[in-house]
This record gives sequence, C-alpha cells and structure tokens, in this order.
Amino acid sequence: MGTSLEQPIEQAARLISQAKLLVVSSGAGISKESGIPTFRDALTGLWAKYNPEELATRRGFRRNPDLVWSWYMMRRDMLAEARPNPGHYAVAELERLLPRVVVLTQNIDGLHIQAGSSDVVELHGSIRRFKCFDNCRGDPTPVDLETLDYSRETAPRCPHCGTGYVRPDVVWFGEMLPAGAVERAFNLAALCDVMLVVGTSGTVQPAASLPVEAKQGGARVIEVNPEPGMITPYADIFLQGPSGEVLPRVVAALRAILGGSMLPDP
Ligand code: BJW
Repeated sequence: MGTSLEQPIEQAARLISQAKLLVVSSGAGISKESGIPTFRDALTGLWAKYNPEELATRRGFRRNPDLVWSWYMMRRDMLAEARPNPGHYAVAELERLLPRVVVLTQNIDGLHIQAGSSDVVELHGSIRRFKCFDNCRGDPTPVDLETLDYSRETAPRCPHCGTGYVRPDVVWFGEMLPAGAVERAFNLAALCDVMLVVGTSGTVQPAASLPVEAKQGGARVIEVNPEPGMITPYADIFLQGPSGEVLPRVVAALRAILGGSMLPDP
C-alpha cells in the first residue's frame, strides 16, 4: 500500500462524508492485525488447518462434542489476549464524524464493541456467550459459563436440563442466523447511502449478499481488502490494503473534508 491509494481514499472519504447512514460490513480480515487468524487465507487461515465440517456444524458437534469444545476454548483463550487494532478504532471513530453508523459483523470476537462502536449487529453470534445445544428453555437458552465448574477439554452439560451439552453461541454452517440480526442487517443494507465492506472474502451466505442488497437499494459500496474477492465486482471503490492501515487514512481524509466544510465561506 502506498501513495497510489491517495486518490481513491479521498474519493471514498467524499462519499462517506455525504452519508446519512453508513453501514460497515466486516469480516475476519479486520481482526487479522489483532493477531486473530482469518478462515480462508491460504496458509494461515483456520480452514487451512482445521476441518469446518468437524468443528463448525451441528453434526460435527454431535459426533465429537469434546473436540469442538476444546477447539473453541483454545480460540477463546487466544481472543482473551487480543485487542482492537487501528482498523477497529477507525470504524468506531466514524460514529463521532457522521450522523449514523451501524456495524454489521460476521466476527464473533467482540472487538468492534471493545473499540467503542456502539451499534454492532453480530451476525454469527459471539464466542463470549454460551448456550444449551438442545435449547432446552427456548432458542437460545443462555448458559453463564462463569457459574459452571468446567474444563477446557470436555464439553460441560447444560445447568438447566443436565442432558444437553453447552456450546458457544456462534452460528455454524447449516444453522440459521439470529432472526432479529439478519432482518435488521438486510433492512439497513437496503436503506444505507454507503456500505463500507471490510475484510471479508464474501463467500459465506447470507452475509455475502449484504453488499448486493446495498447496491440494489442505490448505495455506493466501498471495499477495503488486501486482495480482490467476491465483493470486488460490486464495489464502486476498491481500497487495496490492510484495514489497519487503510481505515485510519480514510478517517483522516474524512476529518479534513468535514473540517473544511465547517469553515465559514470566504
Ligand atoms: C484482510 C486482511 C487485513 C486478510 N485487512 N482484510 C447458498 C449457496 C451455497 C451454500 C449456501 C447458500 N446459502 C447458505 C449456504 C450455506 C452456508 C454458506 O454460505 N456456505 C458457503 C461456504 C458456500 N451458509 C450457512 O450455512 C449460514 N446459514 C444459513 O445460510 O442458514 C440458512 C440455510 C441453512 C441451510 C442451508 C441453506 C440455508 C451460516 C454460516 C455460518 C458461518 N459460520 C462461520 C463460523 C462462525 C463461528 C466460528 O468462528 O467458529 O463464520 S464460518 C466462517 O466464515 C465464519 C466467518 O464469519 C465466515 C465468513 O468468513 P470471512 O469473515 O469472510 O473470512 P475469510 O477468511 O473468508 O476472509 C477473510 C478476508 O480478509 C479475505 O478476503 C482476506 O483477503 C481479507 N484480509 N488480511 C483486511 N489485514
């Protein structure tokens, strides 16, 4: 990334400066600079090392609950050390500069909230919450892990029913996304003026359709990613680079534009 991005960053900041509703749609890439691996990066992605069928489906959990549990415990420990990076902070900063910003994230790491974003829709749940696999008291049946005597190796039983296992409150393949979250996300996508898509390969549905929905609703789409991908054909502006570097530059350009617009006319 270098000075060649100056012009598209300026264009992106101009579009964003006029947005009454900006929607940020983020994926694993925004957290990479916090030390959290993505899923599909060729060498370092989680799915390059681990089998999603075994670890991120209901069938996989039924087959081997302890394996899935210990994998999520390992990831939860890793996340406990992680902190938001300049990309997350830049997104949070946008709220102070614009009338309305909503973040739709596929990430389960909670880092947008930690960085200070106040309106975050977690489409794929959160690794910080747990629930009963059988949803014995309705969908979802939350379980407070802190009240349990649990190990990192074996999946504990639900304290409510005593039979179902406890699982992370995340969305696995083949599962429905939380109904309220997905409905709100698609409404916002249809209504926004600008959608800023950051760090997603755009391979997983229904989240991958959000930029399409935004485009169909008349929004301009700006993508930030080191690599072009499935979303790029829908992007009006493609800012190629890591989000921890690109997003602070977008915010700086936006500040300059908004600062200028607040000056009295000569
Ligand atoms: C950087 C960077 C830097 C790197 N800065 N960027 C239609 C057709 C075919 C299949 C389906 C379909 N509709 C639904 C499906 C099934 C399925 C699906 O989409 N499958 C596809 C893989 C084909 N979808 C589902 O099952 C969903 N449920 C659903 O649709 O319910 C209805 C239904 C049910 C049954 C049948 C049909 C319909 C649920 C999806 C749940 C996804 N769950 C996971 C795991 C969450 C828990 C956990 O973390 O363990 O969610 S999978 C994983 O992928 C995770 C992510 O949120 C998700 C998306 O990944 P993301 O964020 O895009 O990451 P990557 O790694 O793919 O990309 C990273 C990007 O960052 C790259 O572009 C890099 O270049 C970039 N990058 N460095 C910025 N520094």
